Amino acid sequence: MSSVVGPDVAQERAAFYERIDRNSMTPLWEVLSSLVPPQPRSPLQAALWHYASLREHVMEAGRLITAEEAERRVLILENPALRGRSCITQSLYAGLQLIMPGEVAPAHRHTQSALRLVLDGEGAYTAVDGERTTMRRGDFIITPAWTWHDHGNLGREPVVWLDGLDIPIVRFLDAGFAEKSEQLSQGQTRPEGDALARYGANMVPVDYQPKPAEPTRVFVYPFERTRASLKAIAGGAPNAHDGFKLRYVNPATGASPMPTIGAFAQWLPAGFETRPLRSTDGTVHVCLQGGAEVRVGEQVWQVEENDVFVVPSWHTVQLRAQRDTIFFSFSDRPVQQALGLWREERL
Ligand code: 1HN
Repeated sequence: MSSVVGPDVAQERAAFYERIDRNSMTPLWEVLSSLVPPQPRSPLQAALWHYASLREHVMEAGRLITAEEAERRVLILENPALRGRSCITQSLYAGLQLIMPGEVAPAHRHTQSALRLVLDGEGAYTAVDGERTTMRRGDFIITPAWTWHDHGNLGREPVVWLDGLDIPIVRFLDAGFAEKSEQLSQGQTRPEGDALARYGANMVPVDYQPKPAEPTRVFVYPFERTRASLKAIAGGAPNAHDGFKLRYVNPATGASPMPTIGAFAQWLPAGFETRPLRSTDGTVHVCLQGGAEVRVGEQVWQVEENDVFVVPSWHTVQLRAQRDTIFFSFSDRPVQQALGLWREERL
């Protein structure tokens, strides 16, 4: 077989690459194996944030800027390997939000979907499309794409929660829109508990026909209910890889509450150790109760209440509960499943 290039192949190739570079072209064969890796090689780092220092920093932000001035007083949790990109995984954003007594975070809406996981303090509310819900620790609250939302604190304590948004997904698709309301806080068009009564009690309004990708009308999943379910099933035998793990759903369809973000709650009895597991959805975890030793790849962490950690795609995770422990977690799993991409390996 005769070669198309001369004896000094490397030099000729380099010169060729330079020539085509001027025309914004580049050879596939130099990058093929990294474009199509044999298995995911996430550039992300596994990372842990202890709540004690998160709280200290967010309280300091509370002295420097008001919620109204900031629009949202949030400290972003950036993946250490992707600083400056406002993301915790390739597809998800996470941040810690603080609202002080008497403050409001003004009403707006955007095409990005959001979840809140309440961590600390009492007396705040979130309003979603005209209905308020009181935020209690461990509550999982969603503001689906393009729903009006604002927050307020009617109590006497600072209130802190974790925000999770699909910002990187919407950015990737160049599909971001946002709008500020003329009202600081939305008028209440329905009493508190209305959505949960209509859509969250194993019934739906008689004429309700949800479309497949429509987010759930239930926008709060009270921790009290989640914990009661976990406790009730924890009498049986735990799954070797999951302990007792449930996923949050749109009760009308069984799909995830929002099309881009899946969320989960997991109970591990004291002393239980999960078998190693890896999956393609990089996942953010929050310890809501108890404490555990967490292994991600070669790293070992001690995780306590309200600590946040991220497990990148295809990194092996193993959890050893030292007390009865509850983890909340969220990821882009519904996106990967809709595209036929999601995989897991139970070792
Ligand atoms: C947002 O609307 C909230 O409503 C929190 O609390 C964080 C980050 C980026 C864009 C919008 C909220 C956000 C956000």
